Amino acid sequence: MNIKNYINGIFINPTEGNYIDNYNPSNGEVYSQIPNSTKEDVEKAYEAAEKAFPSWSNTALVARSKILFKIAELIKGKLHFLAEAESKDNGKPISLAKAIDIPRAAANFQFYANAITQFSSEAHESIGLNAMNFTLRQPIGVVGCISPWNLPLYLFSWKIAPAIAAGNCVVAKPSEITPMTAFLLGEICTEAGLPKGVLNIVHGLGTTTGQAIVEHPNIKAISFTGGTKTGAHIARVAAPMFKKLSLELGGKNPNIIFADCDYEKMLETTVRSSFANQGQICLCGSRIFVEEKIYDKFKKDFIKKVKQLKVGHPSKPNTDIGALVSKEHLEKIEAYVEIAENEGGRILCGGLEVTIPGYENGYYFQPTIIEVTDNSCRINQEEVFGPIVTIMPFKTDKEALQLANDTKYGLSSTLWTNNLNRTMQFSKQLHTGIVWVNTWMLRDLRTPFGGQKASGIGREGGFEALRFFTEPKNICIQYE
Ligand code: TXE
Repeated sequence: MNIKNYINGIFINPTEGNYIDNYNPSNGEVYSQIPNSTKEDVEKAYEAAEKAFPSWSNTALVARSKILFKIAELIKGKLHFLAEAESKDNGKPISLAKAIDIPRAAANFQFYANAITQFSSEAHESIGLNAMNFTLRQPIGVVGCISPWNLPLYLFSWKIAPAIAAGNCVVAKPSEITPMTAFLLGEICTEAGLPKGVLNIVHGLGTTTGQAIVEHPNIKAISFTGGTKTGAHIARVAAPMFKKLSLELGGKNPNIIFADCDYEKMLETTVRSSFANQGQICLCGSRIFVEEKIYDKFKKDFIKKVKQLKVGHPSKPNTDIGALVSKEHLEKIEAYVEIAENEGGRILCGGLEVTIPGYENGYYFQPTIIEVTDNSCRINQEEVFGPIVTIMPFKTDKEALQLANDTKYGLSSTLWTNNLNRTMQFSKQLHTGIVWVNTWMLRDLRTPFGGQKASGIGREGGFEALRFFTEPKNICIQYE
């Protein structure tokens, strides 16, 4: 099946007619082809978006909102179909796609359908100067949205929904590794009555198609989620053009466990925060620090639970861990196990590729726990983004905080304790954009989402995304 670009409301082939293979991670087979779009295709998408902008940006909020609600409704109606497509394209368990990915994609559109009707701006009366200021928050124009492969439709829609809700027109590119649900979204948008050109989806490689979006002189803002290295490159390209940038990048998130926590809840959640989506979530807690008092008990219980996780074909209902997204990614994970071992890490469980009968060429890997003694080792400093976590003991609060912050990343952290003072001290002193206390990945879409340090700049979510996708303009009127 050939995926096509969605430009100006219709599906079209790439100008030069070149395609890239799209693999099914569960069996390693090519099952579709995607356009290898060029600069010309991005230009076509831009022109369609630019043409649609005057009318879309002047469309009444309730009318925009109604279309977004309709998109959400159609996604919900196609839950099974979209979840199957996502699972096949990405390798994630179908149960996860059904429970998280697709419902969240619908929720993104639903949330911004509501939010845009509540979004308002400020007024400042300059008393004594006979002047009144008010702020217009105007849509930017044509914006670029570039998303990764780990949560394909979930993150694609997380950018598109606020962008179009705010009145922009979009040139979007999903990851070339997981293009399928973005392709299917085109049809849904047409069915929902989204005017042509408001959303244009161009498929292709990051270094060509993605680069063309970032380099385009009239695409004025870029919202990107992906690797830190790519984010730094995009920032370099975009800076001389003074583009607005939102960068959601990698993480090396600490999971700090104190003896006074609710142990059973912590244990169960830690299995999830370590290995959900094969550990391919930027929010996964990949560095686990455990208070010395309970370290041995935790180690024993954690290993036992992790060994029970079932690695299997993504379509099987009892699969906990599906396939990794690509062969290259599997090789990266394997290389990190070797690096960790060479640096003195002790593999407590996992560490090996898994062969699933009937799917021998799929990309499966055991959930892996590595015990380390030094936070400066590469496995604790570099983003692996797979089913590998490390564990390490600590003695004091001070030491735990120092270990947690000792990383170039700053996306999220998880803290397990029932001590209120400790909760407040850590919440204030952790250098991360998000701190979860006694929970993990509990998401309220109104909250600011994003990282500090090498985890990115800017925040998504709630009104933060609407602020990003609008340009504030101050109007100052003096009166007699
Ligand atoms: O991401 P890339 P990759 C991390 C994770 C992973 C590593 C590399 O550690 O192992 O990044 O993954 C597009 N101009 N994360 O290589 O390349 C690309 O086509 C414009 C964390 O898959 O950053 C895709 O659409 N766009 C992350 C998107 O960027 C470019 C999730 C992300 O791809 C481009 C995924 C360019 N020059 C990986 N080069 C998270 N934070 O959740 C690539 N792209």
